[in-house]
Amino acid sequence: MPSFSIILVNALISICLSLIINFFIKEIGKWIDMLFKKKKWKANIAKFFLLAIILFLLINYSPTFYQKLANLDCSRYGFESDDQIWAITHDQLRGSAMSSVGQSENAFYKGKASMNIRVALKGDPSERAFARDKGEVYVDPEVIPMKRCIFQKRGDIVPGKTVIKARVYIPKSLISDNLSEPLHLQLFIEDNAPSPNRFTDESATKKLISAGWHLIKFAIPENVNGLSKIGIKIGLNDNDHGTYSGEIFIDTVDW
Ligand SMILES: [Ca+2]
Repeated sequence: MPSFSIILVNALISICLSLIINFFIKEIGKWIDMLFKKKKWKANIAKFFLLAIILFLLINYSPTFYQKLANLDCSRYGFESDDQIWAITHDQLRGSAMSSVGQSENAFYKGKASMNIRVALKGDPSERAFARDKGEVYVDPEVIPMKRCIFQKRGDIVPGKTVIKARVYIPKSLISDNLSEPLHLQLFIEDNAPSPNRFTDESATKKLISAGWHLIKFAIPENVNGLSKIGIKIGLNDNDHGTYSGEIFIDTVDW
């Protein structure tokens, strides 16, 4: 449920837009009446099309402006009220370097909150098979999140066309001292096959050489048939045997 402040801001913006449109139609309407003089039906048709064009422009081109005005996060996964059913992948042998997925207002890319995850990475060459050298978190995109904004677009995932984007905040404690062997961040998907295939590539992988918000994105390949997972992974370089811990924040996962 959107908060009272969001509902209030939405209501105020709607009233202001209505007043502006009303004024605009009234003033342009006078000019249309003059143009068509005695042919009132033509003037009415012209006013109708004018209103339709204004509404079309508002619905299709104002979301960015509207979101900024109301400080909204209209992403599918904006984590404004909860963790939106994201979960950690637990490897039976290695466990996970991630723990405690939650929702936090301590950091956000848009809106007022994001998803926070504790990360404790450990690279240990002596017991490599048990080292917690990576962690990943995922969501089932079949579970459609609640719509939070009036103008929120809800396009389907189209293989060969859709690009999934996400922002991830990385603290300084997860940046390696050896920048030639940095940690990496990766966006991946899995398809709907009985034994799901994982898809990702170099362009969806980011080497972490600086702290702050990072953009990661992945273009869905044409040969993908349905999605069972969208996930984000953080891991050590194979040659890195250090330990790193900190809290990461994920926000605005969208396409
Ligand atoms: Ca957010």
